[in-house]
Amino acid sequence: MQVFFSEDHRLHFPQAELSGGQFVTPYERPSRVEYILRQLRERGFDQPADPGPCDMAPIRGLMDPGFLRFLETGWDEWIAAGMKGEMISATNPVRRTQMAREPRNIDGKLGYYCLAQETAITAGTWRAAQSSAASAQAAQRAVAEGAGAAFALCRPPGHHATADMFGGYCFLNNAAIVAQMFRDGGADRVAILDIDFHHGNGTQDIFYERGDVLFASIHGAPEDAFPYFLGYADETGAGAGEGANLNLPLLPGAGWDQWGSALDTAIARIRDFGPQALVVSLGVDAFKDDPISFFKLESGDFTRAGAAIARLNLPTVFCMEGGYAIEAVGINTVNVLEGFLNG
Ligand code: OKP
Ligand code: ZN
Repeated sequence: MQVFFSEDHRLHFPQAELSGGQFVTPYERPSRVEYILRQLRERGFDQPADPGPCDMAPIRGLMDPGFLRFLETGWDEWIAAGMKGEMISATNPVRRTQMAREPRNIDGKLGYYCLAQETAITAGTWRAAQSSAASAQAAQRAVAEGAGAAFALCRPPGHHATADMFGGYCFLNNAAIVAQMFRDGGADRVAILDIDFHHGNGTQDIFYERGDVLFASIHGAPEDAFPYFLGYADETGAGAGEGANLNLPLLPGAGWDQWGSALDTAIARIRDFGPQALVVSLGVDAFKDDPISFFKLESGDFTRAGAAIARLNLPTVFCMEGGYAIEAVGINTVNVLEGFLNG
C-alpha cells in the first residue's frame, strides 16, 4: 500500500490548546506521526512518498472562498493588527445569529470562521493544512490510477472542518476533498466511512444535501462527546441527500461488541449504496486508552476493523484523522491498514 506524507505538518504546532479552562500542550501534536511512521517502517510498508504541492483547484471548488482567504491571510492580518498570541477565537456567531456575516476586524473574522476554540492558528498552520490535503490528494491520484488502496498520513486532520469553518484540530477537510476528486474523476457514487471516535461534522455538513456521496460515521454520542451539536442518528440527509447520511452514535464504554456491530451496519449500508470508491476517515481514538475519548477498543480490534473494511472490495483511500494515546497511535493505525491488506 502506498503511503503519502509531508514533513510540512510540523509547521502547525500551537503552544496551547484550551482544555478544561487551562492552556495545555495540544493533544494533536507533531510527534503523533512519528509513532505511525515507525510502525509503518517496522512492519514493512513502502517508504512514505512526499505528495508534492497541494492542488488548490479541487479545494476551491468545495470550500467557501472567504474561508480560504481567511486561512491564507488571517495570520498576517492578526500580526498586522498588533495581536501578540496565537489565533484563538473569543467570539462566535451562535444561536439566532443566522444572518451573521464576515466582519472586517480580524478578531471578528477569526470567530466567524471558528467552530471550536481549542484550535489555535499559528504562522505555519495554513501551509501545514495544505500539505495534509496534498497527501490526501496524492493518495486519491494513486488509487484513481489503479492502486487498490493508499494511505494519506494527514496531519492536521480534517473531518471537523466544514466548507467555511475550522476547529476540532481541523482546517481543510481532507476526506471530503478526496471524495470530490473521485466524483470529478468520473465515479458516480462515493462513500465516506468515518471511524474516528468523534463525529465528522464537517464531512457530514459538506455532503448533507447530496445524494452522490454517502457519509457513514461511528462516534461518541453527541450528548456526551465533541463536537456535541451534530452526529445524532436522526440526521439522515436532506433534499437530494435524504438517506445518504448514516450516524451511528454509541454511548460511553462501547467496546468491540457494539462498535463492531455498528461497523457491520455501516458497511452493509455502503454496500447497498453501490459506490465506486471508498474514503476512510481513519481515526484511532476509539482506543481504550485514548485520553480524550470514551470507547474501549483494544489494539487487536483495529485489525478486525481493517479486515471488515476490506470485504467491501472497493478502491480505498485512508485519510488519517485522530488518535491521541501517543504510544499506541502507530500500532492501532497500522493494525487497520494491515487488517485491510490481509482481510
Ligand atoms: C479531533 B479528531 C480536549 C477536548 C478536545 C476537540 C477534539 C477534536 C478531535 N479537552 N476537543 O476528531 O480526533
Ligand atoms: Zn477524533
